[in-house]
Amino acid sequence: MSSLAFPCRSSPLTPASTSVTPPVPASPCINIRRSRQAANRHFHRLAASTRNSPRTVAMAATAAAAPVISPKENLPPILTSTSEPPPLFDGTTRLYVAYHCPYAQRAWIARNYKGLQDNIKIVAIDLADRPAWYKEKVYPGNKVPSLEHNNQVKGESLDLVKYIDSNFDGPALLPDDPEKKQFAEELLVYTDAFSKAAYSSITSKGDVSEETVAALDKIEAALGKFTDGPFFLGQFSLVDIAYAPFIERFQIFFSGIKNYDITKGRPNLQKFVEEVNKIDAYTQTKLDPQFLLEQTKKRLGIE
Ligand SMILES: N[C@@H](CCC(=O)N[C@@H](CS)C(=O)NCC(=O)O)C(=O)O
Repeated sequence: MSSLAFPCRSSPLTPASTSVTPPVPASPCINIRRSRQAANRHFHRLAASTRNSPRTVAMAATAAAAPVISPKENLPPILTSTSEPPPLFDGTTRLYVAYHCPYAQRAWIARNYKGLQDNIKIVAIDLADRPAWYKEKVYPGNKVPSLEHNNQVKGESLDLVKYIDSNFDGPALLPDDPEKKQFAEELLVYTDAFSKAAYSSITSKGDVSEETVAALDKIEAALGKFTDGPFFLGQFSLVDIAYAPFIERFQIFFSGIKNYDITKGRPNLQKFVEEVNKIDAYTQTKLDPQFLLEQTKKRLGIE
């Protein structure tokens, strides 16, 4: 499926001998630079605070239109190089993620939206201190996300979203309309080019580039194609799942780093952001925007 536009790199926590520290940070994935204990602490604080916040309750109430409204999950701790593997290939279906990874977030949203919280167990990996067994025994590609299902492990986020849609119960993530299906394929093919075009302005000095503006305008136009709803295909679909984690990050980064509001003058994008944030399956996968911004600024050397 999609080629990698911006591979996540090893973090500086990786031992020096194996560490690849890019001269220019080149990924929307955030490498958690703090100690793993700190990262774990951060995530659990975040999970606990969102679990109990009035905002979560309000969100659940406004998300009544979404087919699946799941209660906030108790998310598992992040596994590191010293953690034992789960009992692999015991019949349990497992989605391996890193909580901060936008690619993993796609598969995680799909799993939540289809109401598969009891069928697909989340396993969180510390990419900066990755357990050796993950590459050796689970996924030779050594990236997240991957899905352990029926004694096989598959990877690639867009493939996984489709796989989860086709192989599990729950609301369909693609409409039947052939025109919409065709448009979905075009938009899925464009995801990597979109993030590359948008991300190039984050990593470079100066104004937001014409290339970035054109990419955002293309998204704005795409969101206007079908008028039976605020999403790419009108109603919520796997295309929204593919883009939401990246639009989320670009909104945060452009605002916090370039003082540029990606939704200004783009009413369709503005509406998309508003509406996707009413979908519990998505909001449950979001991290604290401030945390994402801080990590990215550090990575870019911006104080
Ligand atoms: N094309 C892959 C990209 C996945 C990816 O790059 N994941 C990053 C984390 S955001 C990763 O696992 N990086 C680890 C590495 O590159 O070693 C997908 O769509 O699933």
